[in-house]
Amino acid sequence: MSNALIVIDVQNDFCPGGALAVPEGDLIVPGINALMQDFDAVILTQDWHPNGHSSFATSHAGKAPFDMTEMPYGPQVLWPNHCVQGSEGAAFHADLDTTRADLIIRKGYNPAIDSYSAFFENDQTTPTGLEGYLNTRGITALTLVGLATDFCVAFSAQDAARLGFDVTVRSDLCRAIDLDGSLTASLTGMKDAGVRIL
Ligand code: VGL
Ligand code: ZN
Repeated sequence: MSNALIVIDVQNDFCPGGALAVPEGDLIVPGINALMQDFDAVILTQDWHPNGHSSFATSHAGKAPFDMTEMPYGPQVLWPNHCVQGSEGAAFHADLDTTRADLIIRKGYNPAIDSYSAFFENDQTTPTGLEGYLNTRGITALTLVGLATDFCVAFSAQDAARLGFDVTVRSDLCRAIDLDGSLTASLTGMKDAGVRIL
């Protein structure tokens, strides 16, 4: 059995000073770097949106960041413009050790569908390919860290558990956005899905 560390979206826009800054998002970087040596594989994810992405409030007349909208696939939070492909905001935090990464998986590139999870887009059916990669490498246990606890980490962890992986979230190496109780809801959702939270 082999295990992978999945580092979710440790990008400039999710760190203090970024477009969708997560409080203390930068503080987890040294701990994540130190953890990498304990795993057979290290995988980084990168939120990677085209200009004018449908998850941006600026793409919806009369909407402001953090408003809700209804997409064909269900309710969707509208975000400030963030992690635009090729921008400095989409780059990994400068101190994140990217040399150790076996795979960098990008998500959110489909203009019409957001993608919080590293496994499926927000329609919950379009795969990113990560499941196949892990399966073909014989990886069965996953530890997740990164940003943000209540969105991309939680969606990824729940999908992974549903797909049958043994999933641990190191909550000390995650930080949350916490919109309207989303942190508490995400912790409950992860526990119900069988995710181990440390
Ligand atoms: C994320 C909101 C929008 C995340 C990504 O990485 O948690 N949150 N895009
Ligand atoms: Zn995004």
